[in-house]
Amino acid sequence: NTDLKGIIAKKIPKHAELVKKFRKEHGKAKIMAVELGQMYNGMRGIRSMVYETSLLDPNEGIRFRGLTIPDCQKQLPKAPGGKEPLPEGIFWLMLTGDVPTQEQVNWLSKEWAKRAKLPSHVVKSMDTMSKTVHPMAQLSAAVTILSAESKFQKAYSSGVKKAVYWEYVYEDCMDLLAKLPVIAAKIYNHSFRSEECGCVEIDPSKDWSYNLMTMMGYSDPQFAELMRLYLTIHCDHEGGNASAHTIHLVGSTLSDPFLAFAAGMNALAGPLHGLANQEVLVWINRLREKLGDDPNEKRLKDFVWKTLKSGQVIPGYGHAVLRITDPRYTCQREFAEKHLPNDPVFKLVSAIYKVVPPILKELGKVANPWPNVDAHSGVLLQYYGLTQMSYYTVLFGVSRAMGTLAQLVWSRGIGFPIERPKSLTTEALMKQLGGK
Ligand code: NMX
Ligand code: MLT
Repeated sequence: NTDLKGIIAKKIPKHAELVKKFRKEHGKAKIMAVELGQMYNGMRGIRSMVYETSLLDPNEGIRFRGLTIPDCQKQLPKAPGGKEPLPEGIFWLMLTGDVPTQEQVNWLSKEWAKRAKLPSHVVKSMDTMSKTVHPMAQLSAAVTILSAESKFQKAYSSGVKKAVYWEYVYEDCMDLLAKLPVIAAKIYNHSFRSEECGCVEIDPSKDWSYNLMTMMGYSDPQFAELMRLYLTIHCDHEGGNASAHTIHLVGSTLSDPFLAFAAGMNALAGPLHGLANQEVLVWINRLREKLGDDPNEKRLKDFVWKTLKSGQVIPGYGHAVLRITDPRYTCQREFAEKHLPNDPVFKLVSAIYKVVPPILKELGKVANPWPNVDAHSGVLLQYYGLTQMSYYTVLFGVSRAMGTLAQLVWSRGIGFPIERPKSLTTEALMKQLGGK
């Protein structure tokens, strides 16, 4: 069955009913007590959101609807002759909760290809944007103006009932996912290639990742495999990360999916979040300039300490939730071991992996000294020729659309209200706790 909308049309009301009953029975149950420290510490660890598409365990890593990354690599359909999962499969999994068949992912590739064309006003705006605008800002701007096409916005204005909001949100999310590779390729070509490359075409017989790669001017089938892996593993990281949370929050105001997603991309563009993949390569290149490709351990350690002593973070290391090496790092490392074992930058990344965690532990304040997803993605991209570091977070964003937009459909299906937590002033908190 390839009727994706029909499949979720059956599932959403059942889940909404289950949530209603659960809330009726346990609505007043205490989940946890909030500490004052957590309020000042970026709400770290506060269990305060419901998010269905994925769940992060600090000591295991991410599960998408119950499946780990290795599970997804095994179970999700592949491209002909390929070994890595197709991102279409993880989107289907997150949206429906079911592992799709090959036929279902092939349908999705074709459906996205059908919806991929950009309206001419978006093309024109993108083509005339200054090349000095950062690729992430270009992404945010392009998606923002795409909101002119929102079916949800039109339906809401015409007064459709709340029970069917999700149907229009689904249409917008499918349109946006379909158009993202075209937008991303246009940004790449506009920023880094010649003017003739600005006009990009989707091949409807090919998958989402392959199309993105070819529209950017690449053709290596192994790079297409990397793209499939990359776009699969960055898709979601439960709901509390800054980009997913932003999309969830903005979506809850019934702003349309384009505006909600664009807001999330502005969060992803921060160096403590998705931009860290750019920062990692910038840092590694600086290291190579100073120490060459094969520095000894002592010189490497000195460089790490120098970075820390100058008040900077080591990009790609640490995490707000994880307390282990990110499994997304591990699977990229496995890809590198298989396809580029002798690449000098990969060897350097491996050497950095040995020296950084003990130093961060020694620092004494870092909750997680291990590498996250961003510590490994740049080295793979640069190996295949994608050396423009300021572009890396755009690929993260294209992938992040899948989880966050699948959740947006469910959020409207369940009927979540506008998100609006309570804030307090320090004075009010002191009064409450009898301080001052
Ligand atoms: N290098 C140096 N110091 C660090 C690092 C690091 N990689 N990670 C954490 N710290 C510091 C942090 O700055 C804080 O210092 P201070 O109290 O002086 O402000 C202290 O350790 C405690 O922070 P944590 O509780 O360990 O981390 P937190 O949950 O606040 O932040 C990150 C998580 C990911 C923002 C943080 O680890 C970081 O800045 N890492 C480097 C940037 C990065 O790789 N971000 C990408 C995250 C993944 N993603 O794609 O979004
Ligand atoms: C993510 O993928 O969003 C990052 O690892 C950050 C996070 O989970 O907080």
